[in-house]
Amino acid sequence: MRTFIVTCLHILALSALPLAGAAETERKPVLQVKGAVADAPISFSMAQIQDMPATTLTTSTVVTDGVHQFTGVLLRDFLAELEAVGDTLTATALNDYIVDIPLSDLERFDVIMAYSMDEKALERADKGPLWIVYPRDAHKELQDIRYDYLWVWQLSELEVK
Ligand SMILES: Nc1nc2c(c(=O)[nH]1)N[C@H]1C(S)=C(S)[C@@H](COP(=O)(O)O)O[C@H]1N2
Ligand SMILES: [Mo]
Repeated sequence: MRTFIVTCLHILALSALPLAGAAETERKPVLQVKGAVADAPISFSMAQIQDMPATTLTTSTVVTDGVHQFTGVLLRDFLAELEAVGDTLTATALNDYIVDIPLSDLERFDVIMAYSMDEKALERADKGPLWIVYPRDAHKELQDIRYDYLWVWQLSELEVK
């Protein structure tokens, strides 16, 4: 009987592992927000970001073939929620890529911080876990190198200035 119970507990523990692993990943901090926002610095987990109202955007990109459907949060709404004030959003990536995005871009265009492409989570090895996506196909002026380099992939930090 004792062996039986121990075996059962073992099976339970083993079967719970993959789930616990996934949930833990969702709760790990993935994004730091600094600068001119209320309560800075704030860190967000993927679970927190995915709990926010989602926006879907369909566009081509310069680094993928064809048109893709991206899901994420509207950067304009995300920053408004954090009471951001300033002119510039400095975005930093895991590979230390760093670029300034004018906050006016976010007012003029529905730019999103995407966490999935074609309903699949963006992987770290492929532009994830967060990718700044502009509505490129909807606006002729966004089809330009000056905007392409603002599509920060592997986004890890935002600073409002
Ligand atoms: N994290 C990260 N995002 C980035 C870059 C980068 O090096 N790292 N390069 C930028 C530039 S210069 C361009 S043109 C586009 C496409 O870059 P890629 O062709 O190197 O993917 O992504 C932008 N986002
Ligand atoms: Mo580029």
